[in-house]
Amino acid sequence: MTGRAPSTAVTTGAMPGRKLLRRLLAAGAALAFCALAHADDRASIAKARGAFIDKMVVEHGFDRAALTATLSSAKIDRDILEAIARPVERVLPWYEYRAIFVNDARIATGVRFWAEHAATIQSVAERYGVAPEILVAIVGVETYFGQRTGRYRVIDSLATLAFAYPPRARFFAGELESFLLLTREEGLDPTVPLGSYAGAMGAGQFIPSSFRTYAVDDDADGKRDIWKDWADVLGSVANYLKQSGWKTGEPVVDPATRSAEWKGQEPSNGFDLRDTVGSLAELGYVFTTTQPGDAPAAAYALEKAGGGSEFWIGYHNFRVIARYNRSPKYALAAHQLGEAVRMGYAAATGTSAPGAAPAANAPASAASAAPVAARGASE
Ligand SMILES: [Ca+2]
Repeated sequence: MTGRAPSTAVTTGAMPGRKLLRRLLAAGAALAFCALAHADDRASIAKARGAFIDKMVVEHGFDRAALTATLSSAKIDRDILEAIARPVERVLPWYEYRAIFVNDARIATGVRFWAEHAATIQSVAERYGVAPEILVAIVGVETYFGQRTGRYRVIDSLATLAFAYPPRARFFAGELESFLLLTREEGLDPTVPLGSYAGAMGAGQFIPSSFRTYAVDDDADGKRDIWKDWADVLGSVANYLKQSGWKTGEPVVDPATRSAEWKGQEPSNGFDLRDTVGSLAELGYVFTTTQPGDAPAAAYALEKAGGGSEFWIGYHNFRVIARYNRSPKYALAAHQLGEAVRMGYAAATGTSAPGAAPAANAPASAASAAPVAARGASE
């Protein structure tokens, strides 16, 4: 959920004190304008809601009266409009972003989480062929291991954004449609589920369309419960990554340096992976990998505290993680949190690297994990 919207901020200048009448007139005009705007809002919200109900009745056979009652009870929430229209949260440099997600407290919570759900994590990871540490990391980054899954009623968030937020009304009307379909399919009361202000639900923060497509009933109890049922939560995240193309046993990312002869352009930090391991080495990136020379790869430059950049080489699985959130900072934070938690869990249980990648890839995992742990410990 990384939508951007134009800032709605209004600048106000200092007002001279002498033109009292003009101020009063202006204030009156502003009030009248507000009242008009509100009436206008209400009319356009009612119109959008009416059109949406028509569609749900015609296309999906919803009962008009019942759906009208449900959607009339949905609150158009100004907090939600402010949250989504606010200029996106300050774009943090990598070293600040990383400190939020890869720190001692979150790593320790992750180690406890892994210990508590070890059997489920292992079972899901094996069946889907996805690295266990990345499953743990995704729920760790998204919701602090299920502790922060959102406080808004999903029906309120999605009705607000579908009917009262024109810039992304189309997208959110689609999510509201998916939400109503999935609550019908799952036998849920649509006025109950909670989520983020943008309608992302459960420990893995699935928006409704992702829920319908990727969520699984992993413990086969007849319900896809992505809030509290950890088999379903982890199975759903694993299924999402698998369907997004996760390649079992392949590395995610490796640290790199640049040689003095480095002569390329600065990395775009995108995900098209136009380069390969070989072409990046030719450009002057120095790194160790288990990937063959023709493997698709991209270089990433991310801000270091105190200036300069650290460099990383991301592979196919790095891009797969970014399907969750299209940002190299997100994918790298998830990878590093996962590695740190995996090593912490191994140390705590006296086992060696639980669920580690197959032997062929072990050196790469160890190589990329070591500096992470060192940095994590120093913070
Ligand atoms: Ca279930």
